Amino acid sequence: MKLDLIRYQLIIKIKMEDQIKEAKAIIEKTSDILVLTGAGISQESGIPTFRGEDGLWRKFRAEELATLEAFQRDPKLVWEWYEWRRGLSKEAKPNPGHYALVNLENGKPNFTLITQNIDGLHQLAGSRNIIEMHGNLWQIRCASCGIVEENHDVPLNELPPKCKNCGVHGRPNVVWFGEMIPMPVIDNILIAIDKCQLMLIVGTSGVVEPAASIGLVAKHTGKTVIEVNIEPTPNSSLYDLSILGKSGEILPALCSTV
Ligand code: BV8
Ligand code: ZN
Repeated sequence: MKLDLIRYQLIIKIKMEDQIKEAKAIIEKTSDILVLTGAGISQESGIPTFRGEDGLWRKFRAEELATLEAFQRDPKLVWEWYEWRRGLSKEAKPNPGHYALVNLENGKPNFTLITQNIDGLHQLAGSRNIIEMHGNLWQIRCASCGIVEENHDVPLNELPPKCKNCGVHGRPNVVWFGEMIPMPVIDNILIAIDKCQLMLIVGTSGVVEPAASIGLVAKHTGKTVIEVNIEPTPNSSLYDLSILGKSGEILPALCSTV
């Protein structure tokens, strides 16, 4: 039994090394690259993912709190959740996966990073051409006059925070479930898919739409798509390569000699 396990682990390791070699060769000869990241890339920075076993806050799941209805019903509870996440993100540092993407961006003439994450770690690592498709944890949008304020206070001096302009309470400047992704963001995503030759999809469960369809649109329009995740996702079999491993280990191996 033990021997079988060792043999199985060896086969997986050899498969992963072959996949990394194949993916590196593709990356090296490609000039236009698009990357999509999800919560998994921040997991090694200590930020819990949404759907992993550490994805609960008190007894709530993200889908129960990240909605306009939850906010209207209990703005203070929703803000306490975001306050908790702001605290985690403030402590978090970018990990080798974030820095590998900065290295990739520095080595390629055309590079776009779409992130579903709102933690700001890609910016902190030095990524430049970023599309934050679900917003940003460090911005507060006024529910009335709509102004957006950059605010990194942890803790916030009051919950919910008040708009400096009109005094109405603000909301996190993020896209909640049931809310549309702003059209200019969708336009930029479609342009980035059209322009790229290769797409990397890193650390996302491929559950939330429309983010989950970005890789499928890329595949459908003839792009090469490589996934990096610690486990298979619903779309893994549709991609050209699905490399099983931690992004903090795989991405530096893929992007080292760019
Ligand atoms: C919309 C911001 C129009 C807030 C978030 C079909 C079409 C369109 C919409 C829908 C549709 N079907 C259903 C919908 C509605 C909904 C939806 O998708 N629901 C899901 C639950 C089924 N979508 C919407 O409402 C979107 N709006 O489309 O408007 C509309 C409106 C109403 C009805 C119809 C249409 C808006 C969605 C945006 C929601 N906001 N975040 C906040 O953060 O507080 S979503 C949130 O979860 C994240 O931003 C992220 O995008 C998303 C998914 O999370 P992941 O990043 O994938 O993280 P997860 O934990 O799931 O997975 C982590 C992965 O990492 C795992 O695979 C794990 O294996 C891996 N991993 C872990 N560690 C590592 C690792 N990988 C590598 N290395 C590691 N170390
Ligand atoms: Zn206001």
